[in-house]
Amino acid sequence: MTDIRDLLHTKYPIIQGGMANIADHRLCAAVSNVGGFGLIGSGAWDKDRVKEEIRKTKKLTNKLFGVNIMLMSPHAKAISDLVIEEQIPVVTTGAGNPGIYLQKWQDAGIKVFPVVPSVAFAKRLEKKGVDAVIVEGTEAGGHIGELTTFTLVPQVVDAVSIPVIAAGGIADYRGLDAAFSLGAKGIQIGTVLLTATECPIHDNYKESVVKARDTSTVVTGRNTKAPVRVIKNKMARDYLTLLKKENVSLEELEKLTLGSLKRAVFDGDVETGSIMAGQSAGLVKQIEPVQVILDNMYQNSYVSKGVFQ
Ligand code: TUI
Repeated sequence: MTDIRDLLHTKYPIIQGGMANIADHRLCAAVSNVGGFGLIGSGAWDKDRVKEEIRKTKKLTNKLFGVNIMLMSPHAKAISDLVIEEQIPVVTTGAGNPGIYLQKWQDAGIKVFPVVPSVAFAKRLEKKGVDAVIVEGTEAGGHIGELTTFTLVPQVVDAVSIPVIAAGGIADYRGLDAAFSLGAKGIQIGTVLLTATECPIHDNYKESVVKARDTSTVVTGRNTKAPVRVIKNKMARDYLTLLKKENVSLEELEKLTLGSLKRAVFDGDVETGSIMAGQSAGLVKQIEPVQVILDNMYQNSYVSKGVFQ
């Protein structure tokens, strides 16, 4: 096995992050069409909505694509059946343990790539027969774990025999090469695709990513079980200020975050919305087609020269 291109039959060893409310049929098909592996980010969508997205994607590409299941969603179980009905070849999971679904996905011939935030979780899932693990560092956007990509990837590489896909903080050819140097056999990218021409988010959201600097992201929700990395704005500042107050209730904090991702994605409200993005936002400088983003990332890398065979 050289890398995940063998598993996915893609031109590039690059998969797309399953960004909730963002990774719809347009982004997913665009990524698969240019030689990456696109995924529909099912987020909190219900089964019918995800089915519609799958059908629309099939009209836009004859390449393979997958579905990401956000395991905290109340619709996760229904979508776990849908991917079988729709003969989706690859499922990635996030924000939880996919254990209860693994047997039926494996019986249906679906390849499973769970996001893991630790070595122990990666080893547990390898024993249960998953095909690869996505090792996501805390540099990533959205819901995150504690450890960095740079430290966690090689530790998981040492601990498991299945391919490791590195995620979190990768936005150009240098990140791709760094991931392969650490022993990864593929990468997952999210933030750098937010500004893709084909990414269906509001222009204000894209502009916030383009304007972001190294220090522009912060983490909300560290007090809950769901820390979330976002670009600093009024919502994030208000949240973190409120946290410093004594006896602040979860309800008060949730008032700020409820529906906030949709406000940023669809309404372009970059003041009170959650602009989820990773620390690599500081590396993202322009809006350009998915084809250009993936070509630049791959063609300039040592990976493309066969250095990591
Ligand atoms: O899931 C993501 N990123 C996400 S999901 C999302 S939607 C959301 N919005 C607000 C609050 C919460 C979610 C936005 N971004 N990335 C994959 C990921 N998975 N990151 C961390 C994990 C993870 C964490 C703990 C996976 C497994 C885990 O533990 C499982 C266990 O049972 O021990």
